[in-house]
Formats: sequence, C-alpha cells, structure tokens
Amino acid sequence: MQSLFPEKEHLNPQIFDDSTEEMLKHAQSLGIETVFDKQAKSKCNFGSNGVCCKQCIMGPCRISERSNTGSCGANADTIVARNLLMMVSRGTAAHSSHAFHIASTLLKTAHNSTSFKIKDPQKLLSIARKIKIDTSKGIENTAVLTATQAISDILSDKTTMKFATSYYPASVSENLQNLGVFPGSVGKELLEAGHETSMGTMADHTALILHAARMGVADIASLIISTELQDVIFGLPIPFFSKIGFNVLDIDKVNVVVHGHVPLLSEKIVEFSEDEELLKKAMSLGASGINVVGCCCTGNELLMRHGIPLVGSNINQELVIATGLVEAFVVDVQCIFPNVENVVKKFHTKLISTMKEGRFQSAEHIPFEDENTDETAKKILNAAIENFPKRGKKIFLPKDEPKDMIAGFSLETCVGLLSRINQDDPLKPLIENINNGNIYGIVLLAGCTNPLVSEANHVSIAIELLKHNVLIVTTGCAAQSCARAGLLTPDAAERYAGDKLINVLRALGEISGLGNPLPPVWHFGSCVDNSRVINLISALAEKLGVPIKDLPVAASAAEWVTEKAAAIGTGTMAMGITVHLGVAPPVLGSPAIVSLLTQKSEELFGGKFIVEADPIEASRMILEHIRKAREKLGLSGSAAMTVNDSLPVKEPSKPATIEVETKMPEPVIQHPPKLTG
Ligand code: NFS
Repeated sequence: MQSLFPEKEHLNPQIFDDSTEEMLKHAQSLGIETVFDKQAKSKCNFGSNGVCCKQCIMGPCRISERSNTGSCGANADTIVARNLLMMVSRGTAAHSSHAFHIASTLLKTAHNSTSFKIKDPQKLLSIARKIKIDTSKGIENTAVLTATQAISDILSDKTTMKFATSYYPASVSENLQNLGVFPGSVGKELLEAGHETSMGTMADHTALILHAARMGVADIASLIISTELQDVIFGLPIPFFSKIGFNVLDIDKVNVVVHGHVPLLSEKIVEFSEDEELLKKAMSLGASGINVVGCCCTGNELLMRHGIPLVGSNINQELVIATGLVEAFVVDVQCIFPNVENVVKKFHTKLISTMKEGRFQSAEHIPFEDENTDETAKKILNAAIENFPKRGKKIFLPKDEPKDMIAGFSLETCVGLLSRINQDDPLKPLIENINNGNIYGIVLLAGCTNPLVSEANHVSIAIELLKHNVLIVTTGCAAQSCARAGLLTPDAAERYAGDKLINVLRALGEISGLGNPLPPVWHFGSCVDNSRVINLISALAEKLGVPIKDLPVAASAAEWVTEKAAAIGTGTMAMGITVHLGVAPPVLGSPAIVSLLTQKSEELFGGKFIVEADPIEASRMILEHIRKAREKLGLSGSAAMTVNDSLPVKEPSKPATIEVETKMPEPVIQHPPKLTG
C-alpha cells in the first residue's frame, strides 16, 4: 500500500508521543487518512496571513503583489482586522451558546422540569451573592434569578454584562470601560460584529480590533457563566487520580467515547453506565461491563467531577476510532472533526450525534432535550451495548500503558487546600510563596493540540518553566498533552520542579494527605474552565491590591487551533495577561494589526500577544515577562534568568514558607469508583 506519509518530517519521532505515533501507523496501514495528512495538504497561505476577503461576490479577493486592496478598495489592514473580529466572534458564539444552554437548564431545573438537581446550593449562593442577587427566597428562587441574569447577559439589549462587572477585578473593569471595550450582552456584541464586518461598513481597523477585544471580554464572561452554573448543577471538581491514553479503552467492555464540550448528556451517560439492567444486558452479550471514557473537553469535564479516564485530545479523535474498540462515539458540539464520519465507516463504531447544532450526514441522531436526558442516555447506552457483538477483528491498541494523572483543580480546590494552612486567609500562603520566589510565577498552558506542531510544545514549555520554579496550571487539550507526558504526577514534581517550587509542592502534598508532592502541573479542567484560572488570577490581584497586568503571570496557547481559542486569547489579553501563541494568528498580512496586538495592546490593556513557534525561545520570553513583573513589584528573585540557566537541583536549598498549622487532615485526592487499566 502506498504510504500516506511519504514525507514523515512533520512527525518528528523525538517529540511525538509514542502511542499516537503507533496509532497513526496503524491507521495508515488501514488506509485511513487523518488530520495529520489532511492539514499538510489543505492549508492555504493567503488565508494564513489573513489577507483573503470573501465578504461580497465582487471577490473573493486577496492582497498580493498584483493588488494592494480588494475590489472595493478594502486594504490589508481592514481585511485582516475584519477577519480577526469574525474569528473571535465565532469562538464567542460557540462559548456563549454553551453558556446559554447551561443557564436554561438551570432555569428549568429550578422549575423542576429536568432530572438534574441543584447539586451544590452553596456554590449557587456564592454566585448569587457575587452578582448581587437576592438569596432570601430560597434556593429555587435564587437559581431562577441567577439563571435569568445569565440569560440576560447573553441575549438582552444591555450595556454591561453583570457576570463581567461582578467577576472581573475593579481595575480591569475600569480600564475596559475607559477604553470603551466593556461588553454589553454577548448577543448585542455579536449582532454589531456581524453588521460591522459586512461589506462596506467598518473600515477602521483600530475600531475593529477594539471590538475584537470587547468580544473577547464577553467571551470570558460566557466561560464564567458556563463553569459556575455547571458547578451548581453537577458539583465542584474534586481532585482525582485517573488515567489517559488510548489504552483506557477496555477490550472486554462496551466502550462508549463521549466527545465535545457540553457535559449535560454525558453526565447522564456516566450515571447510567452503572445501571444494573444495562450492565446485565451488556454481560448477556459477552461484555464484562460498560466503559465510558472522555475525549477533548467533554472528557475533561467528566474527569474533573468523576475521575473518568481520558482517551485523547482533539488530534487523537480519529485514531481513537481506529482502535476498532469503540462501540459508540457520542458527540455533542465543537472540535469534532467531520472526518470521524469517514473513519467510523471502516469499523462497527456507531457515530451518534446528540445536539441540533452538531449534526452529521451519516450519524445516528439521538437528540436530547433537558427534559429527557435520562431516556436519551439509556437509549444511547443500549445502542452501544447492542453494537458490542458486531465488533470486528481489526482491533488495535498501542503497547504503552495509559499514563497516571491527578486532575480536578479549581479556585475552590486551591482555597480548600490552602485553608488547611491558614484558615482565615487561605490565599496568604500562596502569595507569600510568590513574594519570596518559591513560586517564581504562574503560567496557564491552554488551548488545543495542533497536528502541525505535534504534542511537544505544551510539554516542552511546561518543563522549561518548571525548572525555573514557575507553577503551571493547565486546561483543555494542553492539559491532556501534559498528562500524556506524565507531568500531572507527583513523580514529575520531583523530576522537573525547580529547587524552590519542589518545596512548595512537597508541603502542599503533605497537607493534602497525598504523602507525595502535588503534581507540578495543575489540571484546571476544560477550555471553558479557563474561567477558573481567570478567577484564581483575579483573586490574587485583588488580594495583592494590584492590577492583573502587574502580576507575575502569563498564558500560553502553544498549539492553538480554533476560533474559540482566538476568543479566549483575545479576552485574556484584554484583561491584562500576556499571552504566548505558538502558532501565528492570521494577521501577518497587516503590519499595523501585528503592532496593535503585540505592542500597542500593552499600553492599552497591560497584556499583549507574544508569537513564537519555538518552545524554548517562547519559554525564555515568558520568563522575561515574569522577571519584569517581579522587578516592578519589587519581589525577590527578579534577577534575569535565561532558559540556559540549568536548575536541576533536587535537594531543597531552603525550606518553603508553608508550614502546616493544622492537624493532618484526611486525603483530599480521591480514586474514582471505577478505573480501567
Ligand atoms: Ni479548547 Fe481547542 Fe477543543 Fe477543548 Fe481541545 S481543541 S479551543 S481544548 S477540545 S475546546
């Protein structure tokens, strides 16, 4: 058979994770094309620079040596800025549609018309107090008012989003308001963006970019709505031991992969996978049980609350099916490659779509409504079970065992853990350790995995930064990359954390009851859960009384792919956080826009974009940004460091300031009730 990978350079064997490479070879041997081949063939360079305009049918036009404007005279700056605003808007539409769905579910749940419960009334009360909603008339009424406020933030004709004004530090809101980039409702922003980007309307590229920033800020508020209200319905994340890898699929069981982002139905699939009737039926057909595993961000959501193992990130989805072991590949919305339709045709796997926004020509569509999730979950599990006897002989798993990991961090997890050190002022120990340099800075590794850069960049950056005592928090597919590389384990702390950070991790591991250091990379959940990190950073800024832009923090989306990542990155930057991008956004065709995003933005927002493909150089730039922030705050340990400074010391040079004042508590990290592998 002709190789699908005649030139294998883009799969650098040194940096590509072994299991993925093994699965790729297997898929290749079956003649299956995946994103790895398709991207190399399809990528368009004009589009990459952002200078392609499809706004009207005098075009499509593109800026080239032959013409420096489109047919209507729109120049590269206008075209690039318009394209960027449309990209950020689509990402925001996806996130806010998710937020709208969750808020509606909470509203219906409060009216008792779903099978969901208000699982965490305390969280609901804390949200309500934060957005200044009356809590005096009972939990159901509070839920109705909170959900209604969220829906109004998404769809009404308002001038400010309450979830933004209430959650962002005052200094951030004030700056955004002064710049005229504080969002009204998301719907209003989307409507205006659609209008402005239509042919012959907005031709001021600065106004378009400022609107992109306003949209990004609205996007972050949408994330906050989704995360906060999901916690109310499903409960807070709990630190869990779990596993990641293709081999979390179980040869003896009915394997159900849940993929996408909105965890409403998948929560029910997990719940009913333990239903006795269904288990009996699975066993009667020769299986030893039902094994639900997660892909992408739906997987991250289930991991955070139930310890459900992860089978893969966005670039693994086709390969998961190519194992031949998946009875049902159940998708909700977002980041689902249409190619999964082609791959399932080679196997017995049923592709089951479940939401009206995410349909496929040949998939079986089993839609769920909030009112019938139980029945739909059972129907899907039945379909998976009945498919088990049809499993073919073309099954394959890579030889590597799944990797261990600990996940389930959140602002509440951190505060809960730290309150074991200082009950009255939980953030104080964290701040003391940032002040004295035991924690040199905090960096969020977020976003997708990208087939062009393989899985190495998140991991390389994490390892470089850890050496320099930077604490890593991570979400989304980036978290999965780090997990696959074994970075979410106590061993990784001993191996990679710098000489000061390791003391902090050891102390925290001790007070958590783990008996080992905490992992040096903290998994904060799905991409939507970037809001948890924003909330942590906001809490630190407010506690220290400094704007976010002055904190020794940064974010990195080293392998970003989607419009949603563009929205989160833009919103994060507008809040004052410097964001590294490992893949250039489609703006290089306009030097004016490049300058706005990478330089002028710092004057306006305090945050800026750093674009650097090389992970080691990117780490150096991030460290330099943190060094400057520390210097400005007058913190110790601000001397220049480069990534060449080797800091392999594993013995503590001086003890961390964390002291355990309380009696040793019960362990807080749990084993999930069921684990494969
Ligand atoms: Ni976020 Fe990237 Fe998708 Fe999740 Fe993964 S691709 S933008 S990380 S699954 S949303």
